[in-house]
Amino acid sequence: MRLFKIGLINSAFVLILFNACSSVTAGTLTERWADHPEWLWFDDFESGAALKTNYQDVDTTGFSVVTTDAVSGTQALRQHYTNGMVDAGWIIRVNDSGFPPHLFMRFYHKFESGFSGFPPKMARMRYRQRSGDWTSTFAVHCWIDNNLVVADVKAQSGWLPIAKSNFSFANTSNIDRWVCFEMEVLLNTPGKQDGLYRMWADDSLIVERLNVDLRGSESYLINEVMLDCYWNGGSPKEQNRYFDNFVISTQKIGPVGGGSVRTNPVGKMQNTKLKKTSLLKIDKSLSLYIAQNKGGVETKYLLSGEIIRN
Ligand SMILES: [Ca+2]
Repeated sequence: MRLFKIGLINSAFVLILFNACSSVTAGTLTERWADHPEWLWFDDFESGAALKTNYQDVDTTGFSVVTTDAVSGTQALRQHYTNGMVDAGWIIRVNDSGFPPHLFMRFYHKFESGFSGFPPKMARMRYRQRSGDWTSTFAVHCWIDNNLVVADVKAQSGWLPIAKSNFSFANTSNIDRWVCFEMEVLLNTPGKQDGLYRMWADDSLIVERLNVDLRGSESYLINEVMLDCYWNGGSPKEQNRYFDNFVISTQKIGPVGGGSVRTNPVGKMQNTKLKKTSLLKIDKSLSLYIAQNKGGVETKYLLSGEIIRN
């Protein structure tokens, strides 16, 4: 007999502990590009195509498609670090004519059990000259700084103050599990300070910066959307990280099969009054979605669940 157990719920009141652990069971989630006309790119690393076929700029140093672990199907992208490795692999979707000025990218990422130290580099959306001095005019980086996921952003005017999230890989519950990361970039109107960037972890908003000037008076568009693994200082040992279900889109993407559900920042606790009618759905990953209506404003939440057998 299978039961779905929600921790901490009692009668009318519930203490909601958000730890962003949407239950991703390896290999069980599926999604199709054909169902999403807003997607500009999709890769679940199941096609069997060479990375250099699907990506215009590739360095496969330690980077390969493997069957060791996966969010979807049986395959994912693995970065295998050797002891002391600094220069590691990358894959870039390059669009020489530029992606749309409002762009999203999403990827699932996992540090294997026992992963030690954290490489600063993870993902980027930027404009870069593709020849000559390869200057990057602006770049929005989803990086790791002192264990925290951060948005470290280079604007046309220079580097912006680093935007730190509260999503920490020092929290051991964020290791040895797939985390769904998403980035959003809206380029400013040339000459105006009306751009933005956001980042999500498991569909929880973890970074948001509004009214941003990314490209000054230039009209450059994002031409590179990238996953990368460079490790300043080098890996302290031989170990692995994984990527899967990489999407580029003109609209919010959200987790596989879950749609887009905005939740409170990771780790935040609050007392919330629930009603039975607030249950929205239980998706394939056995995550429970609820809605709370306050003053006519509906807020959606994602709760993690667990399967118990007896
Ligand atoms: Ca896969």
